[in-house]
Parts: sequence; C-alpha cells; structure tokens
Amino acid sequence: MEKKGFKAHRKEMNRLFLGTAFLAATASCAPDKAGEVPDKPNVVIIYADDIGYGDLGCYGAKAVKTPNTDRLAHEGVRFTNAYACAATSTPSRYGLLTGQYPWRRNDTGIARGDAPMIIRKEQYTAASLMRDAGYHTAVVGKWHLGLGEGEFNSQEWNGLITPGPADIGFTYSYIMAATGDRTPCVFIENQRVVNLDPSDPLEVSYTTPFEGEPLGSTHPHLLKVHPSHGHDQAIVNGISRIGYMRGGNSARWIDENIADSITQKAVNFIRTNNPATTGKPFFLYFGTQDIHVPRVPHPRFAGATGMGPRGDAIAEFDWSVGRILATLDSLGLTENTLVILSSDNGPVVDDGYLDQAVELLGDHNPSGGLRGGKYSAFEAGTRIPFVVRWPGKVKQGVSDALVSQIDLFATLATLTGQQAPAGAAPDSRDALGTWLGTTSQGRSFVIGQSTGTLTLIADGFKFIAPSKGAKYNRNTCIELGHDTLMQLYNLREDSSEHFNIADIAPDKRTSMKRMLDSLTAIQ
Ligand code: NG6
Ligand code: CA
Repeated sequence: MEKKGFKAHRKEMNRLFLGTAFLAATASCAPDKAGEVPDKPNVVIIYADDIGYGDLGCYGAKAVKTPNTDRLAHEGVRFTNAYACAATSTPSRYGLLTGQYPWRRNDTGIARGDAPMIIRKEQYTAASLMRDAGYHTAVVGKWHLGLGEGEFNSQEWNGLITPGPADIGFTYSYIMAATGDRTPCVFIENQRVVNLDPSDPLEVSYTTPFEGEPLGSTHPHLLKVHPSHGHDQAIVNGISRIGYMRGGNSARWIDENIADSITQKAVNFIRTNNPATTGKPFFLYFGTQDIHVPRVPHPRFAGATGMGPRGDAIAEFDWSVGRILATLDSLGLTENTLVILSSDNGPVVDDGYLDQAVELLGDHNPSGGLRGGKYSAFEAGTRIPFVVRWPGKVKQGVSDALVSQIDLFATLATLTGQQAPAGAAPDSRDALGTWLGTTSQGRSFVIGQSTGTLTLIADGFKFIAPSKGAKYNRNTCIELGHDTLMQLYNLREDSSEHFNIADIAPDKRTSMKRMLDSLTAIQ
C-alpha cells in the first residue's frame, strides 16, 4: 500500500516537475492573461545575513525583540517552509538574483573580496528585469558577488570598478564588495570607492601580505575584537579580517557605523525615487551586514539583548527594518510597496570571532529547533525566515507552503508583466499567488545546497545526497549533514531530522534520488 503510494507519488512528481521545467524553458514569466497584471508596486527586498529560522520574534525568539520585523510579518504573510538557494551567502545571492541554481556553475562558492563578478555581465538578472519594467533599481549593502572581470584582484580599486552592479541591472549601487570580515573594508558607490584619497591608494591582496602592515596574527595587541578561527590577516578598525589591504585609509569603514550608513543610503534611495515625483516605481535590494561577523553593532545597541553582539546585531537589524518601514509610511508608499524580508542562509554562533556569542546565548535557539546551521545540509542551513507584505494585496497570516528564493525572478516577472529573454532565470518559477498568500499551493520541490552536497525536499520528505564532506565543523560547532550514505528524513514527522529512514523507505529514497538526479541533469 505504502509502496504503491510512493510510486504514484513519483509519477505525480515527474509530471509536475517535467511540466514546470517545460514552462520555465519557454515562457515561465509571462502572466496568464494580458490585463491581469496589477499596477506595478515598488519592491523592497530586505536581505539579512546569517539570520536563522529562530532569530526573530515573529519566528518565536524571546530573548531579542524585533518589533519592526514582527509588524511586517503581522501585516503580511509569514512563511514557515521557505528556503534560501544555499547555506552560504554567495551561492544564495547568485540564485536569488539570477534565478539559476548556483550549483549549475562551479564558481559560485563563498567569494573572496577580490573575486571577479560571478554573475556575468551578459546575464539577465531580476534587477535587469525590473529596470526593463521601468523601475529605478538599486542595490545597497552587502554584495558578495564579485566585481570586475578576468583574474582575481584585477579590479581598478582606485578608479571605476567594472563590470559591476550597473551591468546587471542596478542603476544605483552602494555596496560592500564582499562581507564585513573580508577586505577591502570600504564602501563602493556606483562602482567607485567612497572617500578615497588619491594620494593614499587602496591595495588589496588575498595571497601576499603587504610589507610593514600589521596583521591579526602578528599584532594581536592591536585588536579590539579577536578571532576564534581564521580572520587573522589585515587589521581594520581594530578587527582582523580575511585578506590583506593597504592604503585607502580615509575610505575605510567603521564597523559600528555600517548599519547606519547603509540604512541611510537605502532611505535616501527611497526618498529620491519616490514615484510621486519620478513617475517610476523603484526596486531596492537592501542586503544588511547584520548579523554576519564581525558583529560590531553601534554602541546604542550594546546590551539591547543580554546576548552580546550577536543578539544586539539582531536588534540593530530590526532597527534598519524599522527605518525602511517608517520611510515608506512617511512618504505614503506603504500601500503600494511590496516588501520581502528574508535571510541568505541559516545561523552560526561562532563564525570566527571571540564575541561571546556562545557564552551569552542562553536559551535562545537561533535555528528555532532545526538541525544544523549555516553551511549545513540539514534544515537550519537553508530554511530561513521569509515574510512578504503588500497591504491590501496579501492574504495576511502564516503560510506553510513550500517556497524558494530561486523564484524571485519569475515572480517579479509576473508581478510587473515582464517577459524575460529566452534562457534567463532557467530555474525560477512564478510563485506570485503563493508569495501573496492567496494560494496555499507552494512548489512541488525545493533543491538546497550545503557546502558539500545537494538536498531535495518534496512532499514533506528530505533527501540529502551522499557526499564525502565533513560531518561536523569543530570551529563553528555545526553539524554539516554530510554523509557518505544517502539520507532521507520525513520532515512532517521528524522536523529535526533525527531519523534517517533511507533504509526503511527504499522506494522513497530511490524516487527522491532519481528526482534530484533528473532535476540536476536538466541544463
Ligand atoms: C567562512 C568564514 C566565515 C564567513 C563565511 C562566509 C573563516 C574561518 N570563516 O569561510 O567567517 O565569512 O566564510 O559567510 O574564514 S557568508 O555568510 O558570507 O557566506
Ligand atoms: Ca550569510
């Protein structure tokens, strides 16, 4: 009986995925009928860094208050089965913006600060789509998708850094090249380093230290935040980083002010692109540095949570959310703005600095009880908070529909009535109804990616493909979910993935494996 059920299910899955794959290959982004496209709303994506499934009040956190995020969730749809494309930043962001699974390419892993642009300038992204739909488009905050082209570290750090965000759809950009813990520690506005003094040029290297420059490894007495693992190279603002840099002193960021700086730029973008004056809607992709390491929130958040800098960074993140929402409110734009809030991957407590995150965690559970964390094939790696608000258009509440960030592109295409060029966003499917909560029907499957393998979720089951990757990372204390054996979990009965049923449900295991194999074989 059960066996037959699985077979019938496989048949249905094949029908479903072949059907949708065909649609995606032809005209996945077209709205059903002309005239059904709503007026184009502004779109704001607030993309947190490393905020886990259990880190926000609206997802059950008690030790940190996140009133602004909670308000957004209350006024919108809060998803309980939403997934990032990968368990780390670069591949997640690649999938989000391109609608192509990051594992289809071999160069989408965590990017160095001097990596060439990973999204090629010829690629048509969600931002290109919005630009062509008549939007003013911007990226503000964390980028982590590389800049320039060709070799590593061939960027013109002291001139125009090209190609860059403008080549892939963002008409305005104010970004951090990579992460808070990677050089170069400077802001880059419209592809030029901000506040650079030509007499003190900026140099970057990921291979060779600059002579005479103090490093975390050689000058630990200069540090105000010490590394726990890695992060012992260039010292900027008393914090040692990954990568080396020299010069560019006037341009260096102060970590305590990053949230203020990028939030202000995001607010300014909204103000200067108010459709009431420009006649055009806007699309803002706002990637926060919070709550990635180094966690150095502004002193006004110190002690906000009793959890140390990690908790305080969540409070700072929520403050940024509040500033964006208040700006929309004050300009009368709330009603006509679709806001999406999510995170690029799951949580990590010790990600390389001695910031007391482990010691002060208390009862707070960053993963909300899910197994694993950032980097992991287990659920906490990619299941993330996901909230969509568009007043009057969403069906407020909680949705347990299966959703994936890979669908951003096709969903925006439907929203704006844009037809994407052939070949763009091959893995993205329209999910507008689901994201607005007007249908409880979600995706039939979600593919995830850890640092070592792929996962497939379908019909409440999770398959983790075998891999030789480490099972556990001793530095981060995260179970990575890798195993040389196949793993199968029944997420409905066992959401914390403790019972590998691969051996007792061989048909299901085989059908899930086949499904993942066929999905990954489709180019
Ligand atoms: C890891 C870093 C970690 C973080 C991560 C990327 C070490 C020891 N660890 O390699 O601190 O930077 O990369 O995080 O260097 S992500 O959220 O941007 O993917
Ligand atoms: Ca991240």
